[in-house]
Amino acid sequence: MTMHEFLHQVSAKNADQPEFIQAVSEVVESIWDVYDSNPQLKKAKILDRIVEPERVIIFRVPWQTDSGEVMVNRGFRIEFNSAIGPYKGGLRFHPSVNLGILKFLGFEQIFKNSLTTLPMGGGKGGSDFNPRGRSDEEVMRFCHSFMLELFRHIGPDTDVPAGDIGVGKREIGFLFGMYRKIRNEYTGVLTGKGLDWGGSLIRPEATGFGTVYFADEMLKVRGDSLDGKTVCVSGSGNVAQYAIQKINQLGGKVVTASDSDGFIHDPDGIKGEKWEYLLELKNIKRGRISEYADEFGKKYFAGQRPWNVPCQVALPCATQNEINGEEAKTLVKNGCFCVSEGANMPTTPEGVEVFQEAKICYGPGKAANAGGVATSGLEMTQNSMRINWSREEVDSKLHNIMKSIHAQCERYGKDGNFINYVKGANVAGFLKVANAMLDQGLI
Ligand code: NDP
Ligand code: 2IT
Repeated sequence: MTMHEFLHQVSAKNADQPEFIQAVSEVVESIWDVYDSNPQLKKAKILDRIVEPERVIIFRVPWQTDSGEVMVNRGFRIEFNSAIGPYKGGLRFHPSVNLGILKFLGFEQIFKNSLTTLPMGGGKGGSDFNPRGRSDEEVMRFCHSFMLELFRHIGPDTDVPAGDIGVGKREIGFLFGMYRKIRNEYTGVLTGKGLDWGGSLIRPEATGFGTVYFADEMLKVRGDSLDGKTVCVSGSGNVAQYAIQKINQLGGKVVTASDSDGFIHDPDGIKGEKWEYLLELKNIKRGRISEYADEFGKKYFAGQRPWNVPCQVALPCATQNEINGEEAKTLVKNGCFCVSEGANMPTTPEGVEVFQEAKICYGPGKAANAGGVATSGLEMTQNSMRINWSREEVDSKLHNIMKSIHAQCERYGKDGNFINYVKGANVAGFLKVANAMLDQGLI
């Protein structure tokens, strides 16, 4: 079978799942040469097996609003691949959530988790529940109802969910509380827990910090650094917040942040009390990014993304397909030479092509944002050992993991002076899982 025949088959079988087809195409295009030249992998039909989730769970989530109205949402957990460890990956609560989006995220997670060097399989889940505008009590009732079904499918050695879009410490708390009550056990079944009840230091910061550590590694290869660089960030949630903090610590200046309604431009940099305001605005007040512009007298661009603001470094930290081909061209034209993806698959295939052709440093999400799940892995270890590592210990392990991911990308993606991080990440992530599947026979 040729690569095109294989991809055609995947597309035909999953015709209603464009994001999943996009994610599979990118991986398969990168690894095809390696796969095609390995008779063992082909005979075992590893690719046919790896694109099929081991298990998909879809369930009803009924709950009540504060006024007593009955609501029904759909819950999902995709247990995609457990060849190298228990299923591991976040939960996303967002109205756009559907099977195809969670399958793309679960598929990406397989290779990302493999790159972390830790023993974690790939999974993802979530719901089309929209937390926006809901009271804490409504969110609690939803989370409790969600866990009343999910609990029977997960466990610290089976499947360990965490946060993603719309799921942070508050939601993990409600989910954990219900799991603990029903199971009558206190285990590391979820990561991203509060620091007082089993969470790991640095987990909140980990994805954003890791994305910036990865950018720093890519720049180092070119003898450059983040010091003095102008940086565009999208999003203003968990990943964006700590990416901004780490850029500030390394001497860069972040001039944009966004949410789904628009972006703000702060030419002086989102730092100091302005950064603290952003965290309070988004995490406690749960307000809109436009309020930052009002508060500090900055420009707000409703309904737009930040990619036409000139920068040297871009960190997309909001959602999938948020940089298209035209926006990628604009970034490159304006002098951007480093893109490190905090979000999952934020660049469209056309955008990726623009970055690759321009030979800029382009770190795809499964490498650049793996620090979040890696630190979740460190949280699992601490929970199992019933110990807590210090901030410095966890941060230094995270930093080393990001360096190791960079080294794996370099090993499999080096092409003369250029490092193709897409190829490097996909081949390195794939080979470990594929070899584990071979070793374990036809499962
Ligand atoms: P949050 O919910 O904390 O923040 C999400 C941010 O992105 C918000 O600013 C949100 O704006 C914006 N956003 C969400 N959906 C859209 C959309 N459809 N269009 C435009 N903007 C949107 O999520 P995280 O920061 O945790 O996640 C951000 C990205 O990082 C996601 O792609 C996630 O998969 C990825 N990621 C997260 C990890 C983690 O540890 N949390 C780990 C690895 C990757 P609004 O408030 O208006 O919705
Ligand atoms: O996309 C991701 O890697 C996450 N949302 C984090 C998953 C995790 O298990 O920490």
